[in-house]
Amino acid sequence: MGAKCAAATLTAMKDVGIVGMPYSGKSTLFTALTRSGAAGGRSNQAVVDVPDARLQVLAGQEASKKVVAAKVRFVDVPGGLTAQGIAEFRQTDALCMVVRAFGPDADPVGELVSLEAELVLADLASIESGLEKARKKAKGKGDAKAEVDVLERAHALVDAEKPLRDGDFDADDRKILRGYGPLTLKPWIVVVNVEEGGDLPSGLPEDAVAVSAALEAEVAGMEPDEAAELLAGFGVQEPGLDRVIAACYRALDLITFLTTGEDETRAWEVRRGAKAPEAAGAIHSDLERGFIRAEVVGYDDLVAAGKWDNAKAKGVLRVEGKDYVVKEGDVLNIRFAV
Ligand SMILES: Nc1nc2c(ncn2[C@@H]2O[C@H](COP(=O)(O)OP(=O)(O)OP(=O)(O)O)[C@@H](O)[C@H]2O)c(=O)[nH]1
Ligand SMILES: [Mg+2]
Repeated sequence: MGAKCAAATLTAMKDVGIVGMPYSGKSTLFTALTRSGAAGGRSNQAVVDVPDARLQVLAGQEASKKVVAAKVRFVDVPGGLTAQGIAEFRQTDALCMVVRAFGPDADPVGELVSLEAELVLADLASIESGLEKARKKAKGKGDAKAEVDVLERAHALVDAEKPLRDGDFDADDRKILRGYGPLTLKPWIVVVNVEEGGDLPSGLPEDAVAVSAALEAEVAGMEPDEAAELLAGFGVQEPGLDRVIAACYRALDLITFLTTGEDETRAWEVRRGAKAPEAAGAIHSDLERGFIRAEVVGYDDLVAAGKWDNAKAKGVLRVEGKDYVVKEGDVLNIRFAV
């Protein structure tokens, strides 16, 4: 009995839309991502592994036959913020904004400002039409009034050319707003597409990630040694792609918990703040329904113990119940009965 016995199901993978002006290098970045991962069902989707050095360590300790990383899906749409692009981006969970910092006429700061302005305009349009409908519906009805209230506050923001993320919306407000696919409420990361070996230009957010998409696309299909050599030639220490994927994962506010055993060592993503049964449900719905308890050990403690059975023998495994909030790096074994 335990996580190891359950057949793994596909978890609800998160989508990241690649947003940018024409020729900023979105498709080049996407190509790099595709080469590093598997195609994601449709030609403009790439499912990529979230890099996680802990997986190999645990797999080594438990002599796992298989290693499975957490995954994120990227979506590329041609030609900038077209109507089709906006419609697709509304469905995503986060936005990866690509700005061009290569070429003689590069203006990455200006490009980011314009992009955000376009996203705000798109939100203004959808919230305006939503507000009109909600006002009609609200005549004499209490519950629709809440919707009007939230939409009015949202409208005031985007009308003043501010992104919705600047607003003060609680969980209920956000639930209402999400019905309108608001682009400026989504978490985002900024990727600055620099000249090979270039640094992050000034004036951009501190947590922006500088990569050369062209260089990344070139090295993504290579053997690690070869790739490292080519990157080193440009003074690049680590593949930028890993930093892009990791930044998107962080922006999505996901945490990773791990399972490990002889069959496989695996990283799973779950919402920050999720309790043990919800985490169990990310593995398989049976594990959530039949959840009894979870055996938990932090990654560092497990590595210090050397092996799951040692951790158990040394008493560093904890037994946690339904109310336990899962932490980043927890290694779990779910006890369940169906
Ligand atoms: N020097 C250099 N050129 C790049 C880099 N990234 C992309 N390019 C070039 O810029 C051009 C546009 O790149 P794409 O990736 O097609 O741009 P895009 O954002 O997908 O463009 P649209 O789909 O038309 O919106 C291509 O000729 C690329 O080869 C880079 O990092 N350095
Ligand atoms: Mg393109």
